Amino acid sequence: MIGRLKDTIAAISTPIGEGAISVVRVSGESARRLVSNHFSGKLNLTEAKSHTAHFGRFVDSKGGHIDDVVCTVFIAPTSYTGEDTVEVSCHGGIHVTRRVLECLLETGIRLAEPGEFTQRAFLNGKIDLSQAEAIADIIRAQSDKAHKISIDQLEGTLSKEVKEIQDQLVKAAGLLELELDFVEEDIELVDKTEFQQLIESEIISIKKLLDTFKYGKVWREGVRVALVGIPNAGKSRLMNALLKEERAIVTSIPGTTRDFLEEEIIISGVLFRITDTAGLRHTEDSIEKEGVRRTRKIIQNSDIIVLVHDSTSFLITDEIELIKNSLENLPDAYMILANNKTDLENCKSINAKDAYGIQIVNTSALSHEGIEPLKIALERYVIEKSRNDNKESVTITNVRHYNNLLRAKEGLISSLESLKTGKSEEFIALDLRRAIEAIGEIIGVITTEDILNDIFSKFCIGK
Ligand SMILES: Nc1nc2c(ncn2[C@@H]2O[C@H](COP(=O)(O)OP(=O)(O)OP(=O)(O)O)[C@@H](O)[C@H]2O)c(=O)[nH]1
Ligand SMILES: [Mg+2]
Repeated sequence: MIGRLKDTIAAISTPIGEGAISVVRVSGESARRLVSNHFSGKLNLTEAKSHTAHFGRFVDSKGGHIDDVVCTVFIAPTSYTGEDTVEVSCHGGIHVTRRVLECLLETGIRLAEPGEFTQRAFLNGKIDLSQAEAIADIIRAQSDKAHKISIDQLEGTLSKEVKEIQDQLVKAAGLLELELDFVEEDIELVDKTEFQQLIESEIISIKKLLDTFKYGKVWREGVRVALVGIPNAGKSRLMNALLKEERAIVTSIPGTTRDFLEEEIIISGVLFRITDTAGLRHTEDSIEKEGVRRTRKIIQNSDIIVLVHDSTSFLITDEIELIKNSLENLPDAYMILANNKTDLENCKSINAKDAYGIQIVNTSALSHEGIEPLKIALERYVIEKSRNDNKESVTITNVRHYNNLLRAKEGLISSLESLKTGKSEEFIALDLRRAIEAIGEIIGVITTEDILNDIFSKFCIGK
């Protein structure tokens, strides 16, 4: 790793394609010297000051003119990576940008691996690990809210909170180690009650963070909505009405949808992943049977279940069973009944609110009446979920952070158990140390190369 850090690396940092400009980023000890081999401007880049931009010609090794470029120079440590950096802005054609990169690679610069610029920023102490992950999330953010959470994380709000927990645990561990040193003299140095209270209060802090995960995941990955119901209720048509396009096949033949179909829409800045499913019914058709099996699986993995019902009939046994099963087996699920086809004359109103406590929205996938209220009902789920959110609190959106917090909590709980059952201090200390390690890995104070490689490989090249 250390040897590799000495390399000067380069990559195209802007998306590949036609654009007004493209940026080739070069970072490393020799960045200025190596880029200047191809740059002919008023000033030699090795003499340039930090944070200055220089116009000139970019030339190949034979002096051939490739493009007019602007080189922006950043001198260590005040750059993104913490190293000397030159950003070559050239005209945004694919060919020109590639030629600029090729020339640079010919002079002994190495092509950067995915995330290597950010990895260097981390290794040079410019950012901590959770901030590095936030950068990856910002690039991938699909909605305003997801973006906002990533920005918060980049600013270090998560790091700060995690650091506070870590400090407290290290303090507790310190007390314990002290006691271990004196164990032979049989002196009780630690106030057990104080120690216990300290651990208990940190368990509560960790639990609070863990609780934000389910909701945090919603922001990051979107809210999963399943449109379910018996055949011909109008699920596919409703899906098309929500998307405002003819995406799913709609026919009057029951059993039209055999496999599920997933599409995304954004409502009030939140991403919803809507899945149209195969109608639920007992069937002998093997393809349809498989479709029904998949539908049941989708229901289990959804945040919101929209039961689409044909309002020209009353709820049938299959539908009632579906409602009851969902409410019983999926306590976290949020259910909405879309009483569809209300444009038809013989439509009926349904009283599932009193009977099952689920909300009802009257819709017509044909006339689009009730589609807006359905969207509002979907949105309400997000509002209810975020009710416990307060502005100061941090949201956990990252599975790695979640797992580490979980490990830390388990460590603390078993450490408490050992304390309460009068086990020796070694046991208490061991679990406590496990917890500290798990917490430390979130911001990268204590970390292993495996975790690092895993995180940075998720970046695109050039970042
Ligand atoms: N009048 C009226 N007809 C509708 C409405 N929604 C759907 N339909 C009709 O009902 C029939 C079935 O609609 P689909 O959307 O294919 O129903 P589905 O629930 O996806 O059915 P499967 O895929 O077979 O499970 C079609 O003829 C639609 O045009 C509605 O709101 N009003
Ligand atoms: Mg369908």
